[in-house]
Amino acid sequence: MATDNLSAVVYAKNDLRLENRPVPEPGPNEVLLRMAQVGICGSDVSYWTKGAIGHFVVLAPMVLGHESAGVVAKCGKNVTSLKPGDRVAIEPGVPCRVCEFCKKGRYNLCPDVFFCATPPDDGNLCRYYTHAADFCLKLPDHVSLEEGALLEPLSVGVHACERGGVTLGSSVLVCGAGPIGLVNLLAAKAMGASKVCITDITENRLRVAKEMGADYTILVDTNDAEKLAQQVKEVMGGMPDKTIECSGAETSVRLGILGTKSGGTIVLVGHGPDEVKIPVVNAAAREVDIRGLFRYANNYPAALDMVASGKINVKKLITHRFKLEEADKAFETARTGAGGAIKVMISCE
Ligand code: 572
Ligand code: ZN
Repeated sequence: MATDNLSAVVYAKNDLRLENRPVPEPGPNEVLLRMAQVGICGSDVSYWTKGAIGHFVVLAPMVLGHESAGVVAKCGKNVTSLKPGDRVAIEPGVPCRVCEFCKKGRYNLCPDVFFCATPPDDGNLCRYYTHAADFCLKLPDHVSLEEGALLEPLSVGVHACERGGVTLGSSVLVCGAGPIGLVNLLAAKAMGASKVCITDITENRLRVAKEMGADYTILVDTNDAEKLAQQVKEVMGGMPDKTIECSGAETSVRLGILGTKSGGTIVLVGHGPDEVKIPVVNAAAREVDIRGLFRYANNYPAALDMVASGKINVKKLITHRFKLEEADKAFETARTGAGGAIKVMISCE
């Protein structure tokens, strides 16, 4: 067994280091994983560049990474579901299992969740990492470890579309064509949406969205949400039934309310300012439901099936690949979006 465990550790704002840590031992219900692929998420970049997201502050060194897949190296003594050599996607949030939310199956709302790379919990952008065996999903042979890592953001899209009630024939507006907007586009199409329109403030992202199956795109060049809602209606040939808001921008949240058909739903996926001005009476009087979203729960299996069956191609999200030793270059690429970066993937093998 190797003794080196090179790990990408954020110490504080703008202080990312590669350091060697001990190889951990799996607990009785855990597996030791040889990490394979880890995608960089916007939150990893924020912990690096800002040292915090909201109230979650990097107060002690923390290993980054939560979009990941690896290979089982060793099983804890109670583990029967996996064996050494199994390739798995890692669901990064392990809840307490006993609180009222866990018992209802809404374990994403558990207040005592361990979540990779959310302070103070270490992530898995490293060579070796231990994780609860029942939050590791075995991958079929034909699903790659890169695809396994991408089940994490894809699960956000699947959960958002479920929260929005996206179903056969839905017309859907997705606001924001970053990685999370794009996984929502993929999930919405796979879940039966007949038309998806996607918005963004950059042409390049809209071009990618179009290549990934968007039926319509709108370049946002104004803060006038009413004007944008009118534009959406014209482009889509009617107001969308559902809006999945992935930018967090005030204009976009306002667009999502004003632009959604009466009786429809807007799901708030993106996080922007803590408080925004919204046309609440418009939403109330037209029965436009405003729904929140927090990560995902029970969505990994469906996300995997969609990828394994070929209904969703997540590989198109990956624009850049780096080795763990090149973590600084990988993070810089993710931060700047240089070269049209969408999903930057790091190989830890
Ligand atoms: O892939 C899951 C994920 N969730 C994010 C961000 C990035 N990736 N969320 C937004 C930030 N919140 S949080 O509650 N927090 C920092 C823990 O503000 C979590 C969900
Ligand atoms: Zn993430």
